Amino acid sequence: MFKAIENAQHIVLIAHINPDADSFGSASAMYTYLMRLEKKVTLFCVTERINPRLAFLPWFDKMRHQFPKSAELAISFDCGAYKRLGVEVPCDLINIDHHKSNEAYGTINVIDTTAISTTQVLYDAFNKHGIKINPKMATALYAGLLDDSHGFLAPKTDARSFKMASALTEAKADISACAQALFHHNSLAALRLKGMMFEKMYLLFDARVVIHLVTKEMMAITGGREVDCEAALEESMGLPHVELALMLRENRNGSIKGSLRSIGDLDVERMAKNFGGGGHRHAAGLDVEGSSLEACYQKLLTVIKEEF
Ligand SMILES: [Mn+2]
Repeated sequence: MFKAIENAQHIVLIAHINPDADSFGSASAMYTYLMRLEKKVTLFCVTERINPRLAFLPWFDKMRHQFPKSAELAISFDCGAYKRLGVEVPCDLINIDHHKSNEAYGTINVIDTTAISTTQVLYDAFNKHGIKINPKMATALYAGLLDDSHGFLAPKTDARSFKMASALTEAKADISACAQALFHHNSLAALRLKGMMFEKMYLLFDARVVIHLVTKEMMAITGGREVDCEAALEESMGLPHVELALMLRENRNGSIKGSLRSIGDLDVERMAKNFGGGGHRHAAGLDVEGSSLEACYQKLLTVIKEEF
């Protein structure tokens, strides 16, 4: 990977559609490193309305939505499926990720499915190559670690997570800015949308399954964002007895985004794969086109019924 980076003059760093702190944080840390090498670097994401929570990350304002023609090398971060890049990549591509479902679509693939975040994959690679992590890089790497471990509460959190957190804190990561932005800030629109989602949510199979159906209208009335829906979904996993949570959300273009969460033995990655999606065992997603919210829900319900 570092050889390919050395040989390229203009490098594009790709954050996936609707980037989270892990995807953007990895790209941000790499951006700092490439600036040090005096490379020409473009930060790219197809999503124009990026979650403003991520604005604390270094280089947030450098994000571009037009793929540059002169790029010689692209690097994608935290993106398991090629189509989630949202662009046809016309040059060599390094694929850095930690998703088990990663399609290994890169010219070079740097995938570690034991890592809790993509920033951890990158952190290991930096360390292995003796690359010094400055405070900007430390903050960006820590942001992905903090977010993907859900504040060090996710089941995958282990000694390796805390060792990385400790080293990044030593390297002067702004851990309080990360905590504030990712876990404490709330917008009024987000609270209104979550309120509406919790009111409309229903429980099935003796309250072991939670269902959220989010219409375009709910999004429009509250002004809430996609990520707020994911947050409400996560929160509903905290209900007693819940083993599976499903959220289906209508996009403005009529397509449907599905998100699944589970605990225990339930493998939602397998369920999502039935619908062309992917993710992890306990968190997965899928995209459906040409179907109504209700029809899509009925199809998923059939799959859920088989499990309960
Ligand atoms: Mn990730």
